[in-house]
Parts: sequence; C-alpha cells; structure tokens
Amino acid sequence: MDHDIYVTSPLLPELQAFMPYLQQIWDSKCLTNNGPFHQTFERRLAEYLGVEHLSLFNNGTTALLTALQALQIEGEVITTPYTFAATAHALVWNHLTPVFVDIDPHTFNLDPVAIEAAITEQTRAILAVHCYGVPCDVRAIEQLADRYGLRVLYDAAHGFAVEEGGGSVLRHGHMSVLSLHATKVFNTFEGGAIVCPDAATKLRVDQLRNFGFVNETSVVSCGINGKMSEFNAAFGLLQLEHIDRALERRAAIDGLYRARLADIPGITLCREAQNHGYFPILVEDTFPVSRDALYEFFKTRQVYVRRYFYPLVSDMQAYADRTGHVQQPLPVATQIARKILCLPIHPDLSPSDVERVVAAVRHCAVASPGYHQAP
Ligand code: T4K
Repeated sequence: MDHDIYVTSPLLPELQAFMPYLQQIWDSKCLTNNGPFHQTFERRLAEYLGVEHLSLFNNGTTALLTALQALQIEGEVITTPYTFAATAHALVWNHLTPVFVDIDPHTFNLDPVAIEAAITEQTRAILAVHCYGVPCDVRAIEQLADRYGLRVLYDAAHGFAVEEGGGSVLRHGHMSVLSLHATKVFNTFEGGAIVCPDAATKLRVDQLRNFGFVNETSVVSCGINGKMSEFNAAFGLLQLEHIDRALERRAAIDGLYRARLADIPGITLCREAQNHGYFPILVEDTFPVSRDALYEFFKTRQVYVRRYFYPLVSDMQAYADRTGHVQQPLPVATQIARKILCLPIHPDLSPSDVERVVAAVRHCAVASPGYHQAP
C-alpha cells in the first residue's frame, strides 16, 4: 500500500531536538508577550533574510491586516485576483476597496500595464503578491507608485529567502509581509512577519501588534493581538538550523520534476522560484484530460495536489455581489486559474515519490498526440 503524498509537509526535525527548547519555556514560565525566544528569533530571522527591521506575527493574515492599518489609507487598492483569499480579505477588513487587475502570463504577478490602466482618483496603494516566490516587477511598480503618489505593500507570503537585484525581495515597497504557516518553505506552525523600511515604522507596527500599548497604561493606537508565542518562536529558531538543507532538497526535487516532465506534451512547466516553495504546472487544453480530471486522478493514486489559485478571489462567493470591489478584465488570470495545478514539493519528498507523481501525469498523457513513453 502506497503512502499518501501531500502537496507540502512541514519540515520537522527530530522531535527530540525540540525538547530542550520546550524545557526552557517551561522553566522560564514566559509563554508569550515578547519573551526571550521571541526576541532572539526576531533578530536571527532578520539576519538570515538580510533585512534590518522585522516584526514577528502570529500569522501572515494578521500581519497583512496590521501592515494595512499602519499605512493609514482609505479608498481603492489595486491588487491581484490570483492569490490566496487572505490578500483581498485583509483589504476588506480594513474598509479598503480591492481593485482586481490582470496578471502577467509568465510570472503570474500583477501586470504593471494593467495596474496603470486601473489607477483612478481614489487609488491609494498597490498590494502586490510575489506569487510562488517569483518576484514582482518591483521596478515598474515603484515607478508607478512614484508617478501617482501611491503606497506599495507586498504580500510576500511566498517570498522567504528570495533575492532580487542583489538583496532580499522583502526590502521593496513600504512594507513586505511574510507567512510562516506550516505549508510554507519556512514555518513556525503558524506565523508571519512584517519587514519594515525603518525603525520608526517597526515601532509603529510593534505597537499595533500589541493592542497599541507603549507601556502599562498608555495605548497610542487601536491595535490588535498579533503576537507570536514563545512556542512558535522557539520552533522557528530550531527550524533556522535546518532551512539551508531544506532549500537544497527543494531545489533538487524541482530539478528532478523538470527533467521528468519536460517531454510531456500539454504540460507547461512554470517559472522557477529561488525558494522552490511550489511546483506549479499548467495543464493545457491539448493535454488528453482536463486539469480537474488530472487532479481527481492524482487522488486515486493517493497524491493530494492543490489548485493554487483557483478559483480567482474575485470569483469567490464572498465577492459575488460585486459591490465591495472593482474588477478589471481578467483574461490571463482566468486562463491560468483554469489550468493550474501545484504538484507536491517539500524536503521530505523522496525521488520515488517524485516518480509516483510523474507516473500519474504520464498515465494520463498516454493518449496525447506526439507522446512517447520515456524509458
Ligand atoms: N497571502 C498569500 C499569498 C498566501 O498564500 C497566504 C497563505 C496568506 C497570505 C496568509 O498567510 P497565513 O495567514 O496562512 O500565514 C494553505 C495555508 O493555510 C495558507 O497559509 C497558504 N497561504 C495557502 C496557499 O495554503 P490550504 O487551505 O490549502 O491548506 P491545507 O490545510 O489544505 O494544507 C495543504 C496541504 O498541506 C494539506 O493537504 C497537507 C499539508 N499540510 C498542511 C498542514 C496545515 C501538512 O502536511 N501539515 C499541516 O500542518 O491553505
């Protein structure tokens, strides 16, 4: 009986390795609220990512909500429909109006031409996503922001350990938001972070993260509880010791998939991201079975792939009444969402697991014109 293969799996070192960290938490009796593990992990994570000002959060969504609060804006925000629901939800929770615009067919990130076409008198910001860890066209976005006086926030949920132009991709925009969720390249069970451009912004974000408190009796802003616990921070510290090996494993698996899938007609391989957090493929109309049929077939082989990101956020029921948002034409995003399938990729995936995934694709490809069974 084959074992189940999931799209991702959290990298857990030996449980034994976490025990001394747990013991320290027990001994200190400090469970949360900027404890010793939190302080150390915040500093070490910033160092690892090559950024100066980073605030840890309890998840990426709270971090997004808080970053938008810190921007202090009202009106329209241009964003992508090709993302996880949290991106747009964070705008709506901040009483901002999402304006969904189309994406680039190669990077699957916001298309700067489409952004510019959607700018109105009400536009205040751009909320862009580095989808699957492929950097947005940060230069073009910066130029637009300068020309039209807009704020730029990056949803960098997938952007861990991604470099762009000689530095971390997280240094761009007014802030960048990371997710450290269990399904991400680097995780703290649940977790997130905001990368700030300067110490003053970090101070404001840190206050918002803790209900707006600056000391025991003084509250300067209507903040939230966005704090990361000592448990999550300790796990993050431990994970930092393993992350380089995990990234190497992911790169190797990505390479194996590319070599084994390249010759299959009707399957398009997508752009490679530096952190190999996802392995998206496009199931073209020329492939003998539909994307959804392939998705279902995988299940019969105990392979659980995901359709990130289908449906488009703009097509979700929560956005169906079309009153709370603006929608530009989305032909590219619509096509990509129809064809996308993310294959399993994580450090514990073995070469034989990869072969099982590839075999399922080949099984469905057999009827394809021009298909030759690889040896
Ligand atoms: N912005 C973007 C662009 C995002 O992609 C996300 C999150 C956010 C913002 C918000 O960040 P957070 O608030 O989540 O920090 C998952 C994640 O829950 C979500 O974090 C992530 N994006 C999204 C792309 O994927 P689901 O509903 O697909 O997760 P789930 O539970 O179905 O897990 C997928 C597979 O992973 C499972 O089939 C098995 C495996 N898995 C999952 C978990 C949770 C494990 O092996 N162990 C686990 O603990 O959303």
